[in-house]
Amino acid sequence: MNVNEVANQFAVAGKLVMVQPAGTGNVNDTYLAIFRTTFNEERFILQRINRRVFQRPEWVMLNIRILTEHVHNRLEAERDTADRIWQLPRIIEGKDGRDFYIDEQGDFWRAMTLIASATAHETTQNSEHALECGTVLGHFHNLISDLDPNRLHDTLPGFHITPGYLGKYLETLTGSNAERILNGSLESRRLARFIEQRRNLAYCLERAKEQGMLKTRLIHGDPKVTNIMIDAFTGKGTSIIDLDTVKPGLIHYDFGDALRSTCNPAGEEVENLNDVYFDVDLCDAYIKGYMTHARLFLTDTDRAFLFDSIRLLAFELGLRFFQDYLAGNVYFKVRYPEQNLIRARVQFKLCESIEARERQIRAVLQGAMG
Ligand code: GN1
Ligand code: MG
Repeated sequence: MNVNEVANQFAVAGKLVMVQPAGTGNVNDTYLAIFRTTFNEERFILQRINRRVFQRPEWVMLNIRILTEHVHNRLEAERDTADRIWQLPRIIEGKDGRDFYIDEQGDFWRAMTLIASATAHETTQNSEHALECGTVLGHFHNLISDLDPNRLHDTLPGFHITPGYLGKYLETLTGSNAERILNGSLESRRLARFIEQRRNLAYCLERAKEQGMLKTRLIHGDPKVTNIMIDAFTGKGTSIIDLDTVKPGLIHYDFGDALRSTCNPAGEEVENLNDVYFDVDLCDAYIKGYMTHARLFLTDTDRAFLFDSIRLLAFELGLRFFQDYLAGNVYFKVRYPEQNLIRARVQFKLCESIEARERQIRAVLQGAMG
């Protein structure tokens, strides 16, 4: 079944005009679908959920259903006092009334409304942009802070549990593919050494969780800069998208992931490592935006682990990319074999830059908390 036929399975008025690939996701396949009636046009996002990554796609959709109903209710209730129209995509049902469509291959497809007249930039444009990204995540965390995490499934067991990624990496190292790559590549050996030197880092958040210092809450899971929609007319943040990984976790995963992404102006795919650094001014702006909403729910202990989370999430993503490279690129989509190696180098360079700027970053955090 081709993607046009799939688009026709959803409850949208009019006739299909076009389906085209959209977005730059590393996991799912994303398309933009356009339908027209005699008097208007409807555009929506059509996605094939990656079943290798999400073993239970129906749980992903159930989570999104619960989440979006909760958030839409709150947005309705707060509409008159809000400083803008906040948005969140909603599910477009299939013609059979279900939240997804399963094709002959057993692949899961879903349709979500498009946040129109808004842009998800590939990289951070300036401090105002960073501030808006922080505002959107803080607002989102606030919106989900009263949704019981137990109502949502764990759709991706082990997601952001760094010790688990480390274990998987160490296991991959013993395989023949990894051995062959490491023997033949100086750069890969350098990255392996980088990880080796930072093994203890992997435990910082999970240990705090075990000791009861950090609590499991609902998280977005993937608040990178590309998942923040900026209103084309006002320049303000309007929505966070990509709701696949909304599930129970530590909000530090979100915070760290957002900052490792937003404060790296070069983006995730650059070859020249000289371009990669952690921009403290962008960090300052992001945290200012985040704190306008996060003041309401961040505890003192939460605050104590914010720096660690930034450093950890850069390290973790590098580790995930590198492990996947050594395993033969089975998790993240690649256009060429070295792509996960390129991605890993960027995150490790970023991690080094975060380490080098630790004092400044802590000062920024301190300033924003005071
Ligand atoms: C993946 O598919 P995408 O681009 O939304 C990954 C995130 C990474 C991100 C890095 C489910 O997200 O964890 O941070 O790539 N998502 C999953 O770009 O593994
Ligand atoms: Mg994602």
